[in-house]
Amino acid sequence: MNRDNFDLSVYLVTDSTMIPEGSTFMDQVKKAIDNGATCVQLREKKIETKDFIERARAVKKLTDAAKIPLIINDRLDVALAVGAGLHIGQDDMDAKEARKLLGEDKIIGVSVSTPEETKKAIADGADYVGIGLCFSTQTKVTHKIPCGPRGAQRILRAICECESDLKTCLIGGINQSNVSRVRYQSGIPDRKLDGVAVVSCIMAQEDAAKATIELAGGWNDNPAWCQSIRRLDLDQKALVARVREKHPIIHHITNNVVKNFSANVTLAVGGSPIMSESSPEFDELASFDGGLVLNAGEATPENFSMFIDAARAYNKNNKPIVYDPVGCPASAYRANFTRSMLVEGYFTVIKGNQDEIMTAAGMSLGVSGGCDSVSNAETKTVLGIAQKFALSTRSVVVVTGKTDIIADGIFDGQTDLVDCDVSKQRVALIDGGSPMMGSITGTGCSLGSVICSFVAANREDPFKATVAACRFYKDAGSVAAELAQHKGPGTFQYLFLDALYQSSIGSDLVSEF
Ligand code: 3NM
Ligand code: MG
Repeated sequence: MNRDNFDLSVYLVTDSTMIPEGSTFMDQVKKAIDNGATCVQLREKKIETKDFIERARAVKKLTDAAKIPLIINDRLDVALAVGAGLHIGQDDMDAKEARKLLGEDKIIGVSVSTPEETKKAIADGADYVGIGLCFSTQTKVTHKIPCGPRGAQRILRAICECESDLKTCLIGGINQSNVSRVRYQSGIPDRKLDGVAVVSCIMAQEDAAKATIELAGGWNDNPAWCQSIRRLDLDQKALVARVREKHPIIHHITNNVVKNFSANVTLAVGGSPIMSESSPEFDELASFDGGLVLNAGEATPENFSMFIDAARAYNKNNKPIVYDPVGCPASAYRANFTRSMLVEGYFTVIKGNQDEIMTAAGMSLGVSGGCDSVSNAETKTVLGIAQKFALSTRSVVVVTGKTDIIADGIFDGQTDLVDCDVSKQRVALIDGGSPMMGSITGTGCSLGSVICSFVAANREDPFKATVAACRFYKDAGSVAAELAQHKGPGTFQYLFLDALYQSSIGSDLVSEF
């Protein structure tokens, strides 16, 4: 173990103020080291220098025996006294200064939140950066806005730009329940995160040994949703038929305008709709064979935590979520809501119109108002954005429009993007449908229900299932529009439901109306 060769994957940062009753600080640290911690940082904010050094010596005995690094937070004097590495924040001593004083053989880490801070850390001779804040945390008072797992990506890009081998870990609110998602969503094609730094999910746990084993397991194992992913060799007909066979339960959290229509559309394609906005039952609902349509159309400050509870329940139970960032370009509130949702949850599919996807992908469009797509970038440009967004979220991204644009970010169930052949990223363009589909409300939102039904019934291959759903939906739209052409939206609406139903049972809608 030296500056070029240390393991940050399970990085314990200590805190002596949260030790559970019946245990001691040293007990907790020892249990972590004995059960998979690969690096330890001693972080003491309220302790006399003498006690700090004494404690550092005691911990160093354990880390030396386990052949893992000990890093001291902030206090160069303590690091020097015990011969440990040093971790510095943006308000502490410069890494360059620290390097001079600490020498060439000690590990130095720096807390960063921006590419600029990262580039400075590289120039200053740091060995790793701790990237924060991943999720909100009670452990430290901070004004940083959570960046989510994907927040690591721009830091990793900056490191690649510098052609540096700086190591990285994410910190903040990471625990056993989200660690595999952190690994899955943090990497870029050229580089992956080296690990996670955690405080409370080990230090505050009654069983610190079990907590460490579970955290290390979560980091090292494939996320559950990766394990079942494979390419399905089924044609359109078979993908459609599986929905009726499996009859997935599709839980909707959606806006009032489309609830009835979405439920009917779900039934028409062979799924089983349920509407619930009651957090206490989400875990049970998520245990059924099915999926969740999470539609942000009626997001409010009051129901934000309900949305998060739903995302967590479906992520935890490894069931698909189709997230629809309805109208997110319309206001800063909506744009921020979707940004927060992307921090808090993993979505199998993210579906929206061009403006919604561009906004969700972090591109500022200005306020375009309403829920109807207005911007008109070229298909090639939008496809490029969808592909990048899919790689970044590791979701299937659907941009709806005259041509639906679909990009895969899941690949063949690979955990790390560095192990995926991104040149083989699957994409699909689907034409068809009818302008009539835009004449009734709910056709956009209900596509989410159809995608969710298809993905839940064809769980192995979310990309292929999504493409099949979009194809199926557009075809039903054109059949219904053809038959309704001398009538209007009212006729179109019932013909559309009929067309969805008839093609789902494998027959044709005939013009007997
Ligand atoms: N540094 P927990 S967040 C020590 O953002 C620390 O730089 C952070 O604690 C940063 O794992 C944090 O209990 C606390 O959420 C992390
Ligand atoms: Mg500090």
